[in-house]
Amino acid sequence: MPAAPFVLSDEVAEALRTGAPVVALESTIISHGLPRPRNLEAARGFEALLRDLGVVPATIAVLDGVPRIGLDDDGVRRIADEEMAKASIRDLPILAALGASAATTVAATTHLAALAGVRVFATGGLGGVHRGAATTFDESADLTALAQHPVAVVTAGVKSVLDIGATLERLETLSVPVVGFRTSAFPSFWLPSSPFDLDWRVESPEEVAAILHAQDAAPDDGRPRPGLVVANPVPEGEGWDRAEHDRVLAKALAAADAAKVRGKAVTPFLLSFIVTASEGVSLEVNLRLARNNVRVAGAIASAYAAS
Ligand code: PSU
Ligand code: MN
Repeated sequence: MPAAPFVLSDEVAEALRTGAPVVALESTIISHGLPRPRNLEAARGFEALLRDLGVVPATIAVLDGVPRIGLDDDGVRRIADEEMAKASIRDLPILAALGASAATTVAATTHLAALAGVRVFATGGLGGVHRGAATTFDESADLTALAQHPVAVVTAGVKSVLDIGATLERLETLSVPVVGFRTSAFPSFWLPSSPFDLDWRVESPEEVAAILHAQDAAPDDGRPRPGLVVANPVPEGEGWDRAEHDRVLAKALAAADAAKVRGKAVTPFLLSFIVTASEGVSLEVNLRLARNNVRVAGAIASAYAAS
Protein backbone atom coordinates (compact mmCIF):
# COMPACT_ATOMS: atom_id res chain seq x y z
CA MET A 1 0.00 0.00 0.00
CA PRO A 2 1.39 3.46 -0.77
CA ALA A 3 2.38 5.57 2.22
CA ALA A 4 -0.20 8.12 3.37
CA PRO A 5 0.64 11.54 1.92
CA PHE A 6 0.77 12.99 5.43
CA VAL A 7 -0.55 12.44 8.94
CA LEU A 8 -2.08 15.15 11.11
CA SER A 9 -1.75 15.02 14.89
CA ASP A 10 -5.14 14.79 16.62
CA GLU A 11 -4.72 18.30 17.98
CA VAL A 12 -3.96 19.82 14.55
CA ALA A 13 -6.77 17.85 12.87
CA GLU A 14 -9.25 19.12 15.46
CA ALA A 15 -8.05 22.73 15.11
CA LEU A 16 -8.33 22.61 11.31
CA ARG A 17 -11.80 21.06 11.54
CA THR A 18 -13.08 23.74 13.90
CA GLY A 19 -11.27 26.71 12.33
CA ALA A 20 -9.08 27.30 15.38
CA PRO A 21 -5.75 29.07 14.77
CA VAL A 22 -2.81 26.87 13.73
CA VAL A 23 0.80 27.85 13.00
CA ALA A 24 3.21 25.56 11.11
CA LEU A 25 6.81 25.30 12.38
CA GLU A 26 9.72 23.89 10.39
CA SER A 27 12.15 21.26 11.65
CA THR A 28 15.34 22.08 9.69
CA ILE A 29 15.96 25.05 11.98
CA ILE A 30 15.90 22.51 14.85
CA SER A 31 17.96 19.72 13.20
CA HIS A 32 20.42 21.72 11.12
CA GLY A 33 20.11 25.37 12.14
CA LEU A 34 20.61 25.27 15.92
CA PRO A 35 23.18 23.33 17.99
CA ARG A 36 22.25 20.68 20.55
CA PRO A 37 20.99 20.88 23.26
CA ARG A 38 19.59 24.37 22.71
CA ASN A 39 17.67 23.08 19.70
CA LEU A 40 15.37 20.85 21.79
CA GLU A 41 14.70 23.64 24.25
CA ALA A 42 13.94 25.93 21.27
CA ALA A 43 11.56 23.45 19.62
CA ARG A 44 9.62 23.02 22.86
CA GLY A 45 9.75 26.76 23.51
CA PHE A 46 8.25 27.67 20.10
CA GLU A 47 5.34 25.29 20.72
CA ALA A 48 4.80 26.64 24.24
CA LEU A 49 4.74 30.26 22.97
CA LEU A 50 1.93 29.35 20.56
CA ARG A 51 -0.07 27.41 23.14
CA ASP A 52 0.14 30.42 25.48
CA LEU A 53 -1.50 32.46 22.69
CA GLY A 54 -4.25 29.85 22.27
CA VAL A 55 -2.74 28.72 18.94
CA VAL A 56 -2.11 25.08 18.00
CA PRO A 57 1.51 24.43 16.94
CA ALA A 58 2.04 22.19 13.91
CA THR A 59 5.72 21.27 13.87
CA ILE A 60 6.38 19.47 10.57
CA ALA A 61 8.91 16.70 9.84
CA VAL A 62 9.12 13.36 8.06
CA LEU A 63 9.40 10.46 10.50
CA ASP A 64 10.03 6.94 9.14
CA GLY A 65 8.85 7.99 5.68
CA VAL A 66 5.64 9.65 6.86
CA PRO A 67 5.24 13.45 6.70
CA ARG A 68 3.83 14.49 10.08
CA ILE A 69 1.99 17.74 10.70
CA GLY A 70 2.00 18.19 14.45
CA LEU A 71 4.50 16.15 16.46
CA ASP A 72 4.14 14.49 19.85
CA ASP A 73 6.86 14.81 22.53
CA ASP A 74 8.83 11.92 21.10
CA GLY A 75 8.68 13.41 17.59
CA VAL A 76 10.01 16.75 18.84
CA ARG A 77 12.79 14.95 20.68
CA ARG A 78 13.68 12.96 17.56
CA ILE A 79 14.10 16.02 15.29
CA ALA A 80 16.36 17.59 17.92
CA ASP A 81 18.44 14.52 18.84
CA GLU A 82 18.66 12.24 15.80
CA GLU A 83 21.00 12.71 12.86
CA MET A 84 18.42 13.41 10.17
CA ALA A 85 18.57 14.38 6.53
CA LYS A 86 17.50 17.87 5.45
CA ALA A 87 14.52 17.49 3.14
CA SER A 88 13.21 19.81 0.49
CA ILE A 89 10.04 19.12 -1.54
CA ARG A 90 11.82 16.88 -4.04
CA ASP A 91 13.00 14.55 -1.27
CA LEU A 92 9.52 13.68 0.05
CA PRO A 93 8.79 10.75 -2.32
CA ILE A 94 12.26 9.32 -1.76
CA LEU A 95 11.80 9.47 2.02
CA ALA A 96 8.38 7.81 1.68
CA ALA A 97 9.77 5.01 -0.49
CA LEU A 98 12.72 4.35 1.81
CA GLY A 99 10.88 4.88 5.09
CA ALA A 100 13.51 7.44 6.07
CA SER A 101 13.28 10.40 8.43
CA ALA A 102 14.17 14.02 7.69
CA ALA A 103 13.77 17.55 8.91
CA THR A 104 11.81 19.75 6.50
CA THR A 105 13.12 23.04 5.11
CA VAL A 106 10.90 26.08 4.63
CA ALA A 107 10.14 24.74 1.13
CA ALA A 108 9.04 21.27 2.28
CA THR A 109 7.25 22.66 5.35
CA THR A 110 5.35 25.14 3.16
CA HIS A 111 4.35 22.35 0.80
CA LEU A 112 3.06 20.11 3.60
CA ALA A 113 1.34 23.00 5.41
CA ALA A 114 -0.47 23.89 2.17
CA LEU A 115 -1.61 20.28 1.67
CA ALA A 116 -3.04 20.28 5.18
CA GLY A 117 -4.63 23.73 4.85
CA VAL A 118 -2.39 25.52 7.37
CA ARG A 119 -2.20 29.15 6.25
CA VAL A 120 0.45 30.63 8.58
CA PHE A 121 4.03 29.45 9.19
CA ALA A 122 6.80 30.78 11.44
CA THR A 123 10.49 30.26 10.67
CA GLY A 124 13.73 31.99 11.66
CA GLY A 125 15.04 33.02 8.29
CA LEU A 126 13.89 32.15 4.82
CA GLY A 127 16.38 30.64 2.37
CA GLY A 128 17.21 32.73 -0.69
CA VAL A 129 19.67 33.46 -3.44
CA HIS A 130 23.23 32.75 -2.38
CA ARG A 131 26.09 35.10 -3.16
CA GLY A 132 27.68 33.99 -6.40
CA ALA A 133 24.44 32.36 -7.55
CA ALA A 134 25.00 33.75 -11.04
CA THR A 135 27.63 31.05 -11.44
CA THR A 136 26.64 28.41 -8.84
CA PHE A 137 22.85 28.61 -9.47
CA ASP A 138 22.43 28.22 -5.68
CA GLU A 139 18.96 29.56 -5.04
CA SER A 140 16.84 28.03 -2.29
CA ALA A 141 13.72 26.11 -3.28
CA ASP A 142 12.08 28.13 -0.47
CA LEU A 143 11.45 30.88 -3.03
CA THR A 144 9.73 28.73 -5.65
CA ALA A 145 7.77 26.95 -2.91
CA LEU A 146 6.32 30.30 -1.79
CA ALA A 147 5.36 31.05 -5.38
CA GLN A 148 3.31 27.87 -5.56
CA HIS A 149 1.71 27.44 -2.12
CA PRO A 150 -0.70 29.76 -0.28
CA VAL A 151 1.19 29.92 3.00
CA ALA A 152 2.28 33.10 4.79
CA VAL A 153 5.76 32.75 6.24
CA VAL A 154 6.87 35.02 9.06
CA THR A 155 10.65 35.48 8.75
CA ALA A 156 13.32 37.86 10.03
CA GLY A 157 14.15 38.58 6.40
CA VAL A 158 17.03 36.56 4.99
CA LYS A 159 20.50 36.11 6.38
CA SER A 160 23.14 38.54 5.30
CA VAL A 161 25.19 35.52 4.11
CA LEU A 162 22.81 35.53 1.14
CA ASP A 163 22.46 38.02 -1.70
CA ILE A 164 19.54 39.96 -0.23
CA GLY A 165 18.97 42.14 -3.29
CA ALA A 166 18.87 39.16 -5.64
CA THR A 167 16.53 37.32 -3.26
CA LEU A 168 14.07 40.23 -3.34
CA GLU A 169 14.33 40.40 -7.14
CA ARG A 170 13.52 36.70 -7.43
CA LEU A 171 10.52 37.09 -5.09
CA GLU A 172 9.27 39.84 -7.37
CA THR A 173 9.73 37.72 -10.51
CA LEU A 174 7.98 34.79 -8.82
CA SER A 175 5.09 37.09 -7.83
CA VAL A 176 5.45 36.39 -4.13
CA PRO A 177 4.14 39.38 -2.18
CA VAL A 178 6.40 40.79 0.57
CA VAL A 179 5.28 43.05 3.42
CA GLY A 180 7.32 44.55 6.24
CA PHE A 181 5.77 43.99 9.66
CA ARG A 182 6.16 47.39 11.34
CA THR A 183 9.19 48.08 9.12
CA SER A 184 9.86 49.71 5.76
CA ALA A 185 13.25 48.00 5.28
CA PHE A 186 13.76 44.32 4.61
CA PRO A 187 15.45 42.87 7.72
CA SER A 188 18.66 40.85 7.46
CA PHE A 189 18.12 38.19 10.10
CA TRP A 190 20.57 39.11 12.89
CA LEU A 191 20.18 42.82 12.05
CA PRO A 192 16.82 44.61 12.04
CA SER A 193 17.35 46.20 8.64
CA SER A 194 19.21 46.02 5.33
CA PRO A 195 19.81 48.57 2.58
CA PHE A 196 16.70 47.25 0.79
CA ASP A 197 13.42 49.11 1.16
CA LEU A 198 10.04 47.42 0.86
CA ASP A 199 7.04 48.62 -1.11
CA TRP A 200 4.58 47.65 1.63
CA ARG A 201 4.49 48.01 5.36
CA VAL A 202 1.80 46.69 7.71
CA GLU A 203 1.26 47.63 11.32
CA SER A 204 -0.89 44.86 12.74
CA PRO A 205 -1.69 41.13 12.61
CA GLU A 206 -5.20 42.14 11.49
CA GLU A 207 -3.79 43.82 8.37
CA VAL A 208 -1.87 40.65 7.49
CA ALA A 209 -5.04 38.57 8.08
CA ALA A 210 -6.90 40.90 5.70
CA ILE A 211 -4.24 40.29 3.02
CA LEU A 212 -4.64 36.53 3.49
CA HIS A 213 -8.42 36.82 3.12
CA ALA A 214 -7.95 38.94 -0.02
CA GLN A 215 -5.68 36.23 -1.45
CA ASP A 216 -8.29 33.59 -0.58
CA ALA A 217 -10.96 35.65 -2.35
CA ALA A 218 -8.98 35.94 -5.60
CA PRO A 219 -10.69 34.04 -8.43
CA ASP A 220 -9.37 30.52 -8.95
CA ASP A 221 -7.88 30.42 -12.44
CA GLY A 222 -6.30 27.03 -11.91
CA ARG A 223 -2.79 28.39 -11.39
CA PRO A 224 -0.89 27.78 -8.13
CA ARG A 225 -1.66 30.37 -5.48
CA PRO A 226 1.28 32.22 -3.97
CA GLY A 227 2.11 32.63 -0.32
CA LEU A 228 3.20 35.79 1.47
CA VAL A 229 6.49 36.86 3.03
CA VAL A 230 5.92 38.70 6.30
CA ALA A 231 9.28 40.32 7.05
CA ASN A 232 9.51 40.71 10.81
CA PRO A 233 12.69 42.33 12.16
CA VAL A 234 14.44 41.18 15.32
CA PRO A 235 13.14 43.57 18.03
CA GLU A 236 15.01 46.83 18.71
CA GLY A 237 17.97 46.22 21.01
CA GLU A 238 17.83 42.42 20.51
CA GLY A 239 19.89 42.26 17.30
CA TRP A 240 23.61 41.66 16.82
CA ASP A 241 26.27 44.37 16.96
CA ARG A 242 26.72 45.47 13.35
CA ALA A 243 30.54 45.66 13.34
CA GLU A 244 30.86 42.24 14.99
CA HIS A 245 28.31 40.87 12.53
CA ASP A 246 30.27 42.19 9.54
CA ARG A 247 33.54 40.78 10.87
CA VAL A 248 32.18 37.24 11.54
CA LEU A 249 30.24 37.17 8.28
CA ALA A 250 33.35 37.88 6.21
CA LYS A 251 35.17 35.02 7.98
CA ALA A 252 32.25 32.63 7.43
CA LEU A 253 31.99 33.36 3.70
CA ALA A 254 35.75 32.90 3.28
CA ALA A 255 35.63 29.60 5.22
CA ALA A 256 32.76 28.23 3.11
CA ASP A 257 34.67 29.16 0.01
CA ALA A 258 37.90 27.54 1.24
CA ALA A 259 36.05 24.37 2.32
CA LYS A 260 34.34 24.24 -1.09
CA VAL A 261 30.96 23.61 0.57
CA ARG A 262 28.22 23.02 -2.01
CA GLY A 263 24.51 22.37 -2.31
CA LYS A 264 22.29 21.92 0.71
CA ALA A 265 25.31 21.82 3.04
CA VAL A 266 25.98 25.54 2.48
CA THR A 267 23.34 27.00 4.82
CA PRO A 268 24.04 24.64 7.79
CA PHE A 269 27.81 25.18 7.33
CA LEU A 270 27.50 28.96 7.46
CA LEU A 271 25.10 28.92 10.42
CA SER A 272 27.25 26.66 12.54
CA PHE A 273 30.48 28.48 11.60
CA ILE A 274 28.89 31.76 12.64
CA VAL A 275 27.69 30.39 15.99
CA THR A 276 31.24 29.25 16.81
CA ALA A 277 32.99 32.35 15.47
CA SER A 278 30.63 34.66 17.37
CA GLU A 279 31.12 32.63 20.58
CA GLY A 280 27.42 31.96 20.74
CA VAL A 281 26.26 35.56 20.40
CA SER A 282 24.65 34.91 17.00
CA LEU A 283 22.82 31.92 18.49
CA GLU A 284 21.14 34.04 21.15
CA VAL A 285 20.08 36.55 18.49
CA ASN A 286 18.82 33.68 16.31
CA LEU A 287 16.70 32.32 19.17
CA ARG A 288 15.29 35.77 20.01
CA LEU A 289 14.29 36.54 16.42
CA ALA A 290 12.76 33.09 15.93
CA ARG A 291 10.67 33.45 19.10
CA ASN A 292 9.57 36.88 17.90
CA ASN A 293 8.50 35.35 14.57
CA VAL A 294 6.54 32.63 16.36
CA ARG A 295 4.69 35.23 18.47
CA VAL A 296 3.82 37.36 15.43
CA ALA A 297 2.73 34.28 13.45
CA GLY A 298 0.51 33.27 16.37
CA ALA A 299 -1.12 36.71 16.40
CA ILE A 300 -1.65 36.58 12.60
CA ALA A 301 -3.18 33.08 12.77
CA SER A 302 -5.52 34.24 15.54
CA ALA A 303 -6.57 37.32 13.59
CA TYR A 304 -7.08 35.19 10.45
CA ALA A 305 -9.22 32.67 12.32
CA ALA A 306 -11.29 35.46 13.88
CA SER A 307 -12.07 37.37 10.66
N1 PSU B 1 17.93 30.16 7.66
C1 PSU B 1 18.22 30.16 8.97
N2 PSU B 1 18.17 29.00 9.67
C2 PSU B 1 17.85 27.84 9.07
C3 PSU B 1 17.52 27.86 7.68
C4 PSU B 1 17.58 29.04 7.02
O1 PSU B 1 18.53 31.18 9.51
O2 PSU B 1 17.84 26.80 9.74
C5 PSU B 1 17.08 26.60 7.01
C6 PSU B 1 15.59 26.67 6.67
O3 PSU B 1 15.03 25.41 6.90
C7 PSU B 1 15.59 26.98 5.17
C8 PSU B 1 16.82 26.25 4.73
O4 PSU B 1 14.44 26.52 4.51
O5 PSU B 1 17.77 26.46 5.77
C9 PSU B 1 17.32 26.75 3.41
O6 PSU B 1 18.31 25.87 2.97
P1 PSU B 1 18.83 25.99 1.46
O7 PSU B 1 19.58 27.27 1.41
O8 PSU B 1 19.71 24.77 1.30
O9 PSU B 1 17.61 25.95 0.59
MN1 MN C 1 21.04 25.79 -1.87
